[in-house]
Amino acid sequence: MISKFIDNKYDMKTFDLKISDGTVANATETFHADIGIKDGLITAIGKNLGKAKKVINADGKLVLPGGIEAHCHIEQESSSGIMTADDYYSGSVSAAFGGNTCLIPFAAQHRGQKLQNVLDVYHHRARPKSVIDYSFHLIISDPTDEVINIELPAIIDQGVTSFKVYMTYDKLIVDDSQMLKIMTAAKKLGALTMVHAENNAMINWMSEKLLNSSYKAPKYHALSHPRAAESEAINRAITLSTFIDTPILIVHVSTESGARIIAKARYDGHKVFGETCPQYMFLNAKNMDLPEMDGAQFCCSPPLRDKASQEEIWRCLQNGTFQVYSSDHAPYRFDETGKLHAGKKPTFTKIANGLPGIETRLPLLFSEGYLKKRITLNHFVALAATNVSKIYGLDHRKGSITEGKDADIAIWNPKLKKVITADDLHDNMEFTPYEGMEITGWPEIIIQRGNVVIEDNTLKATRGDGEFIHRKKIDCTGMPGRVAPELNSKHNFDVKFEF
Ligand code: DUC
Ligand code: ZN
Ligand code: ZN
Repeated sequence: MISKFIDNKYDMKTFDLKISDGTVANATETFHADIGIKDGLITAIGKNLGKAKKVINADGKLVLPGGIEAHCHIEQESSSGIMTADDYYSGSVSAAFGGNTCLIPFAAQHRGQKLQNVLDVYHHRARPKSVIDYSFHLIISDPTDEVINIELPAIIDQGVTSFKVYMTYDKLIVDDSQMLKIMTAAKKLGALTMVHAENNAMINWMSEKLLNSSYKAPKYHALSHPRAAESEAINRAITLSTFIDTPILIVHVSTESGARIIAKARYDGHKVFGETCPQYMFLNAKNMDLPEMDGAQFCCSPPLRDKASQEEIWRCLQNGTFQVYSSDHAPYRFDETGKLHAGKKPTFTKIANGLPGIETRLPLLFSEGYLKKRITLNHFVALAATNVSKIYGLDHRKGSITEGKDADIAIWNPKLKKVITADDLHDNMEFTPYEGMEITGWPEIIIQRGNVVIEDNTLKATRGDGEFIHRKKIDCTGMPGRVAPELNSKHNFDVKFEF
C-alpha cells in the first residue's frame, strides 16, 4: 500500500498535527503510514511527512476513521412526552468516548408541529452543546399535504436528507397510503426513508391477550412484539418502496426472517438497506427475566429475541445483509423520568422503550467481532463509519482516512482490556445493559477536524465544538431498482406519473 505515497513530498510543510507510525485502516485497505493534518483536513498520508506542531505517536495502535453513530435519540421527547436522559452534551461526550466523531440523532415531529420549527428546536439544542459533529434525521408523524409538499423540500435543502417513519405506536404510526405519499416525496427530493417496521395490530392483539391473562411483567414485552410482526411490516414497507422505486432503510432489525426479506430485495437490485444494533447480537430476552421491575432496563422495540436469533443477526451482519450497525441509543433512566414514567410498577406496555449504548457500540463490535475474527478490521471500519457516510450522504466530508477529508480519527488500542460498567461510561444513565462484560480494544484518542477531543481518558473538547454537517442527497448508483409495470408508460397505456 505504502508504495502509492511519495517519501519526503511534504518536507516543506508544517502540519498542525501528525499521527505517526500507526496502522491505518479504511474499509478497503490497511497500511502503515503517518497522517498529516492541516486546517482540520487530512492533507497527507505517507512516510517522512515532515514537521508538525503536535505529533501523536500511534506505534502499536490502530488509526481508524472516527465512528459515525447513525441512529441515536438525544435530547428527544418521545411521543409520550418523556425526554431522553442525554442531552447533546452528555450524548456527544459519551459517543466520543466510544470512538465516534459524528452523530445523526433524530429531530422528532409530533403531530401538529411544523417541520421547520422542529428542526430549529433541534439545532438550538445541539449547536451550543455537541462536542462532535452532527446531522439530524427527521421523524415524520404527521404527513399532511402541507408537510409533504411545502415543508419537506425546504428541510431537505437544508441538508437533512433522511427521515424515519413508524409503522407502530399510536401517536407516530403512518398507514400505507401515508407511507406511499412520504416515499413518493423522498423519491422526488433525493431523500432516504428509514422505517421502524412492526405490525401495530399484531402488537396490540398480543399485548391485550397477555394483559387479560395477567402477564404484566417486563419480560412479556418480548412476547408482545412477535417476530412475524417485524417481518410482515418489513415486507410491506419494502413492497411499497420498491413499487415506487425509492430508497428505504429498515432500522433496528431483530429477526432473521426480516433480514431475509431485506437480503432478497437487495439481491433483486432494489434500493434497500438494513440496520441492526448491538442489543440484538449481545443480549436476548432472558436478560429481561429479572425480579420486580428490573427487566424494564432491557425493554426496547423491536424486543430482544433468543440466543439463536443473536447468532442469526451476527451472520446477517457478516454477510452484508446489514450495512448499518447503530446503537439505537435511547437512554431512559430506571426511574420516574424514564423507564418508570407511568408509575413504580407499570405493565410492560407502559415502560419506556429503548436501551443506552452509544459508548459501547464500537468497543463491543471491535472486541467480539474483529478480535474474535467474526469480521475483518476493514469490515469493522465499514460498519463503524464508511457505510453510513455513503448511505446518508456524508462521504464528501467523513467516513475514511483520505486526503481532503475531515481529520476525524479514532486511535484504538487493540490490547487494552476493560470491563464495561455504568460508572465508567459518560452518558447520563445509571445502568448499562452490558454491565460486567470484559472488552478488549478501546479507542484512546479521538480527533475531530484535527482537534483532540479525547486524550489520556480526558475530554479536551468543549461544548459547542461540534458542527452541523450538511448532508448530500441520497445516491443509490449501482442499485438499479425496477419500475413497476403499472408505473411504466411502456406498459400502462402511456399513463404518465409525476414523481
Ligand atoms: N424505536 C427506536 O428507534 N428507538 C427506540 C424505541 C423505538 O421504538
Ligand atoms: Zn424505531
Ligand atoms: Zn431508535
